[in-house]
Amino acid sequence: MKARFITLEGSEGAGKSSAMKTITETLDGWGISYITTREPGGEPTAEKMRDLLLYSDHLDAHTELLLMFASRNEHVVKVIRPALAAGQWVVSDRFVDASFAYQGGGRGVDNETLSFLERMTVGDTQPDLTLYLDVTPEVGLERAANRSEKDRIEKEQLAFFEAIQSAYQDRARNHPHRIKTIDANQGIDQVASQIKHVMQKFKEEHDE
Ligand code: Z5A
Repeated sequence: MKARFITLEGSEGAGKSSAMKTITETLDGWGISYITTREPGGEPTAEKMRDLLLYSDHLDAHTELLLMFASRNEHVVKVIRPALAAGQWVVSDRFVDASFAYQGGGRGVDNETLSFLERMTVGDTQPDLTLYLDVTPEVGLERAANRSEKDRIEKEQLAFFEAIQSAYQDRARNHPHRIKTIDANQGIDQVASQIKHVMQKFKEEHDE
């Protein structure tokens, strides 16, 4: 099978860590060579930008936006494209949909600006499959409440996470072939079986 690009999305407390494990176990079962990576980050310089993004006391919304896309550019150019070109699948914990959800829905950046930056940094390196873990903010924030230390974005209020969920849902409606919504309000085992089902279907549709 040709190398594929899979991304994982979801808001706070959606359960991305367990989902990532299900995805990699599935790929292991298929005998596929892959790398896992994440955003913001996934590359040394992009990881430095991640620290600025998550642990600066305050960032203007435009600084946050530009740093997200600057780190994405390093990640795409130095990690994602080379891996795909070498025949490795890439599984990224978050990618450009997160910018449409957090910077678009959460911070109010317009779609035209986001699309311009997407074209500049992502170009044709679009994911083949995106698993969107859809959790209600109440459930997600309750799960995340036990974290010892919250980063700058995690400290936002309920309305911010409601706007993010709504932006993710819009994006899923607009990209139905690529973005598959997983009901992440369910228990860990049910979420895992939804993910396995979506991945199996993806494999059957893309087997060459
Ligand atoms: N960000 C952005 O604004 N714009 C962008 O373009 C990008 C990112 C790329 C860092 O992302 C921040 O960057 C993020 C968005 C922003 N800010 N926020 N919020 P990150 O992905 O590195 O960090 P994160 O969002 O905090 O994700 P996380 O901690 O890695 O994953 P999670 O899904 O929130 O949580 P989890 O650790 O997988 O699960 C939380 C707990 O729930 C844990 O105890 C689990 O055992 C439990 N859990 C998980 N699933 C279940 C189910 N199904 N039932 C019950 N309990 C569960």
